[in-house]
Amino acid sequence: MKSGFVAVAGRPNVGKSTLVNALAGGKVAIVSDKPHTTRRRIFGIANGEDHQLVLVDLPGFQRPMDALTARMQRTVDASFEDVQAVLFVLSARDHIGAGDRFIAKRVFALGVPVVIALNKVDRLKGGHIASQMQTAARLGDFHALHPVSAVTKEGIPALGDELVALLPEGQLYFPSDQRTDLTVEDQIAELVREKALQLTREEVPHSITVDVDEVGEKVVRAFVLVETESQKQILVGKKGSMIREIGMRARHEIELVLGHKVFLELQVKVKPKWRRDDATLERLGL
Ligand SMILES: Nc1nc2c(ncn2[C@@H]2O[C@H](COP(=O)(O)OP(=O)(O)O)[C@@H](O)[C@H]2O)c(=O)[nH]1
Ligand SMILES: [Mg+2]
Repeated sequence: MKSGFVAVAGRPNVGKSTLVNALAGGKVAIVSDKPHTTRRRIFGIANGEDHQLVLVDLPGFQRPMDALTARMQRTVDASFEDVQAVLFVLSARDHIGAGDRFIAKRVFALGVPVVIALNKVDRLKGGHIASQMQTAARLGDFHALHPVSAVTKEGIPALGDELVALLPEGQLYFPSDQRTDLTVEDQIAELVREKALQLTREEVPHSITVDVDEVGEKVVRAFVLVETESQKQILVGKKGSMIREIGMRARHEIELVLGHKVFLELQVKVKPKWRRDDATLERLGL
């Protein structure tokens, strides 16, 4: 059987996590329209009868600003060692420019095959897609270039086959029914964070983290941590309306992960400067 690891690289917001979910055939990585949604390395595992393709979804490359982003960047650097190929994701909807070239410089220097996915081609005109493909092709000496849509799944099976073909003969790295390496607690924390990100704006999303306290048969209890009192007020909302909405949206998906119904208890807490606190980051697995 063919098995191995493929790192997923690309600018923030080009659709890396959505693509990993599409290739893995289910939700493993959370998605939002806010940059830097992905904070930690996540394996999205695409299992087939004759293959196990492990996609390594990563936070975007960035200049470290605090302890959190410094850790994120170290994770990114380390993750590019020991992969069989790189899936370099671009957005067909956006200008392909300096940000993409910055990443291209790093991925084409790794010495492994680079497969380019030109994502978000849904609803774009053929001529526009063709000219974006030409621009993409100039980024470096790529192995293959696939126009795809992670949302409509257009081109996804062909992209998956292309990546599997690059894997060596090997053994299973994970049980063949597993789609991610995240623990249940971490999956729950990510789902709550995703809903909170989707419902907030400006600086609030980056100040949110989720700490799962208890996963019981009937009750799941988690803390939503923010950095200031005013962020807390936003997340709680008028008479608790915001945190209730976050809970409602997250509960449904948490039940899919757990396989049974639960009562989700969320509490918003202020934890000043958690992003700068190494002990907190360590405990949260970031
Ligand atoms: N139209 C369209 N939007 C997409 C596609 N893939 C991702 N997106 C959207 O792009 C945004 C960023 O996606 P995400 O996967 O979080 O990007 P990442 O930061 O690269 O991981 C989200 O709003 C997605 O819904 C696609 O194929 N087509
Ligand atoms: Mg992401």
